Amino acid sequence: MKLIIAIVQDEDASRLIGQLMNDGFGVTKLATTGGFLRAGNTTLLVGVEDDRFQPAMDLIERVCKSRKQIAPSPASMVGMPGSYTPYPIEVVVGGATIFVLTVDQFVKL
Ligand code: 2BA
Repeated sequence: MKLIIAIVQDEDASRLIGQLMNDGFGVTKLATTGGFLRAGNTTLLVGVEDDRFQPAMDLIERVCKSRKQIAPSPASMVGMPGSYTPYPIEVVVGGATIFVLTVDQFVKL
């Protein structure tokens, strides 16, 4: 069994959860915040049997889109003595950032 930890954009989260549930996957949603943009994103925990791993990954890839976002200068640099004028930068976020863990045990009590 695998645990998929998928960090996705809020805009994609509800559709992705709906489609995962429709296909019979169990999903837990966490409201999270990206360290760089300091903006909200969504982390999904999806536990899947090995033979359902690829279909779950394919679904995530289909639903999650990459988008450009304008980010302010990194907060750590703003307001430092002698610092430059802050300028916005463009970053490409997503589709999804995914970690895959092998599950030792899956227990429901
Ligand atoms: P954030 O940390 O808010 O990052 C949003 C986007 O900003 C990133 O998109 C990337 O395009 C850009 N970015 C991040 N750090 C940067 C840096 N030091 N310099 C320049 N640009 C930078 P994604 O790579 O698609 O990441 C989306 C979200 O996934 C991240 O939001 C974070 O919440 C999570 N994430 C990404 N990589 C991670 C990692 N190695 N470990 C844990 N979470 C991660």
